[in-house]
Amino acid sequence: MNFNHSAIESLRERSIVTLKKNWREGFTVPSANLYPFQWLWDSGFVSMGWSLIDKYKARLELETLFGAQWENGMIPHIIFHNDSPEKQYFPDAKFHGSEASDLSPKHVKTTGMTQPPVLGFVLEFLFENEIDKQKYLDFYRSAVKSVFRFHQYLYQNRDPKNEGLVYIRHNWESGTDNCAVWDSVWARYSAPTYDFVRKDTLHVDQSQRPTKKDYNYYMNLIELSRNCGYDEQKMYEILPFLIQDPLFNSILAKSNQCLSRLSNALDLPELSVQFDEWYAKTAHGINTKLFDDVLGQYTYFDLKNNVQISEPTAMGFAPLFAGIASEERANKMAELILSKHFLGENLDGYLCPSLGYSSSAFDPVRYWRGPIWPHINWLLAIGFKQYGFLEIAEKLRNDIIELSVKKGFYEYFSPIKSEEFKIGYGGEDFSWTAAILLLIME
Ligand code: 9YW
Repeated sequence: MNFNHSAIESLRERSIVTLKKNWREGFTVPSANLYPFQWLWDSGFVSMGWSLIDKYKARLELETLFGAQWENGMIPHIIFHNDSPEKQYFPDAKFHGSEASDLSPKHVKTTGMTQPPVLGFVLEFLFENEIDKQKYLDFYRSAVKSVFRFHQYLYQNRDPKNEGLVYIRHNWESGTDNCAVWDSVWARYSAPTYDFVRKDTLHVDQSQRPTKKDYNYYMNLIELSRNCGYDEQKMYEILPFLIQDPLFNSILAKSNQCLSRLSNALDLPELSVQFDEWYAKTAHGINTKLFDDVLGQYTYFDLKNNVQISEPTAMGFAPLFAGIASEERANKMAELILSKHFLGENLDGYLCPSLGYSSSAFDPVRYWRGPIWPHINWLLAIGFKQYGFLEIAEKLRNDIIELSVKKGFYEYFSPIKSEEFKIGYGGEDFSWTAAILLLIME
C-alpha cells in the first residue's frame, strides 16, 4: 500500500486529535472507556508522541508518573488518579490494596507492581527533541535520578542470583497480559475462583480478552502479594510466578544504554558509569540464558520452576532493539520473522504477530496470543533496522500504518489479511496507537 502525502497528513491529524481527547489533568488515559487511569509503559510511549506536538504535556506526563514512585524506587504499573472511573475497571485500587505496603505513596492509589521500564529511552528521546535544552536541565536531571532509583530497585530486588536478569512477579508486569508463555506456569497449580464482575468485557467482546480462568490467576497473584504487604522478599519466597522476560529485560537494557548517554549530557558522570555497568550485565544475562538455538529466538525463563519456556513470540525479538544480539543470532531471527511462523502459511500476513502461528495457543484476536501491537512493531522496527534488515523494518512500520488506515486507531490488530478480520480489536481511539503513528511517520 502506498501512502501519499495527504493520507499521512490526515493520519497525523487524527493522531493528534486522539491524544488530545485522551488527555486528562496531567496524564493520558490509554483508552477513554476501557483503561481510564495512567499506565506506566503507555505513558512512556505516549510521552514520546506528545514530545512531537506538545513538549509541555510530554514532560508533565512523566512528572505525574514520578509523583507516584514508591519509596523503594518502584514506579507502579497503574496510577488510579481518579476514583470515579473505578466502576469501569476491575481489579480496582481497593483490590490491589497498595496501602498494605509502608513504601507505597499515600497521596495517590497505585497498583503494587510495575511494567516494562521504558522511561530511560523515553527520556533520551524527549531530551533530544527539546529545542531549548538548557531551560529544562533541572527537569531532566531529576527525571534521570528517579529512573536511576527505579532501575536500582529492580536490580536490588528482582535479580536474586545476580544474573543481570530481573524477574517479573505478575503477568501484568510484562505488559503482555495473557501471553501463552504463562500457560505452563498456570498449569502447575490451580487458582481459587473469584467472585467478581469483570468490567473489560463491558467494553470489548469476551472473545478478544483473557479468559475468566486466566483472570482468577491474575487476581490470585495480586491477593498473595497484598497478603505479603508487598514485601519483595516475602513475595519472592511464595509467589508461583517469577519469570525472566526477554522483552522486559531488553527494554531495561536499552533504557540503561540511553540513560548512560543522557547522564553524561546532563553532567551526571557517576550515574552514567552505573547505567553502563547495568547495561553490560543485563546484555550478558540475556545472551547467556535466554537464547533458544532450536527456536532461533530469545525466550523466557521460569525462575520458580527453573525451566526455559519456549514459544515463538514477537517479544523474543526484543534484544535486537537493545542492540545486544550477535550478528549470527540477528540473522537467525531475521530468517524466523520472515518464515511461516510469523507470516503465516502463505507468507502473506502482517507483521509482527505477538504469538507465532505455529504455537498451539495462537489466536488472531485474543489479546497477546497472536494479534499485532503497534508499540511492539515500533520497537522491533528499530531493532531490525539497527542490524541492517531494512526491508523487515519497513514492513513492520508500513503494516502499522496500513492497519490503522484501513481499520482505525485500535489497541491491536489481527495479523491475518482476510475479510474475516476487517476491523481492529480491543479499545478504540487508543493513545499508544496514535503516539506510535506520530513516531513512525516522523
Ligand atoms: C489490562 C493499558 C494496558 C497496557 C497493557 C495491556 C493492557 C491492562 O492494557 O493491560 O487490564 O489488561 O496488555 O500492556 O499497558 O493500555
